[in-house]
Amino acid sequence: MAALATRKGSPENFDLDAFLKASSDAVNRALHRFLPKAATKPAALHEAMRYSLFAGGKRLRPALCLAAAESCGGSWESAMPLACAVECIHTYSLIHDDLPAMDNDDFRRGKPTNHKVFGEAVAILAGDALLTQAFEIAAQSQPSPRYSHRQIILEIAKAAGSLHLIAGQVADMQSEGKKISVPELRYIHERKTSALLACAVRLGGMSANCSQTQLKALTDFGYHVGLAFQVIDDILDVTQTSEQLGKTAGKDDRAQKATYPSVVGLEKSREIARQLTRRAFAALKKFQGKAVALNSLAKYLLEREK
Ligand code: GRG
Repeated sequence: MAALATRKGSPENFDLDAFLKASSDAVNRALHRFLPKAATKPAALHEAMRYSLFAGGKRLRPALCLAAAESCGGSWESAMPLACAVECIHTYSLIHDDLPAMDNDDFRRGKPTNHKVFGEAVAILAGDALLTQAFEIAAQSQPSPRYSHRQIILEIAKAAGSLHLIAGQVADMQSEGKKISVPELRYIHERKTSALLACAVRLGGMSANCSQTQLKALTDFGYHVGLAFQVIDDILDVTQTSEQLGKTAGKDDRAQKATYPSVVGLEKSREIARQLTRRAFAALKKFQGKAVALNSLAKYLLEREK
């Protein structure tokens, strides 16, 4: 895999579609290499893992990881195992989130959910196996001079663990049907969405041996992009139709989920999304034009209408 040179220039001239296509193709090839073949015993498990992993996800977290590596002068090749590890964790979380005991969803990425195809027990185990696979893949990355395997593994374990991703899921479940405060809602978003997005961005920087200043800027960027992404997701759920979204609209409301529009109203939610977006872009100023891929990705994520 050719290492891409750090891109400079204005986001206006940056071909984001080409970047997303190239990064997604490269991530898919790498995931195919890292994962056991579908026919490997136990085939039901490996088929189920691959079913969700290759169901057509947007590969946003890997793209953010590769773009962050570029912004620090690194290569896709060094960042790729970490980009793939994060995508495995993201996919596991979606499989488990869709289970009858959680959100009980029948469709994900336009396809029947994992448990609908393979049954609940295999879906649970496919999620477990993808979570474990992530650490196996991350352990195969090349550590950079400043960041050891220990730091990389710690980074992923923390983002996916009981203080972040899983904490967010638990708080989200427990908030259903309740009136919660803005700080409580922020707590959920920081954990269920922002932690893994920020982790993807930080890992990209670490693979490129980034400085402490760069890592701080990437953390700030990832945190705010993650929060803005979720507020926008909440807004779109109430403002767009199912056709526009390509998934069931109004689901949060029906499930009595705590969302920004339900807690602070639509107008205030839009203002919060704008503030978070401004903070995300401000964090990139430290890169002095070298974060063009990250900048362009953030624009795409934050201006999306579906
Ligand atoms: C089960 C431990 C555990 C956690 C579940 C992922 C999750 C936490 C819940 C799913 C619901 C949700 C709204 C999560 C927030 C993150 C989010 C917006 C996920 C969807 O990410 P996309 O749009 O999905 O990147 P694709 O399918 O394109 O990868």
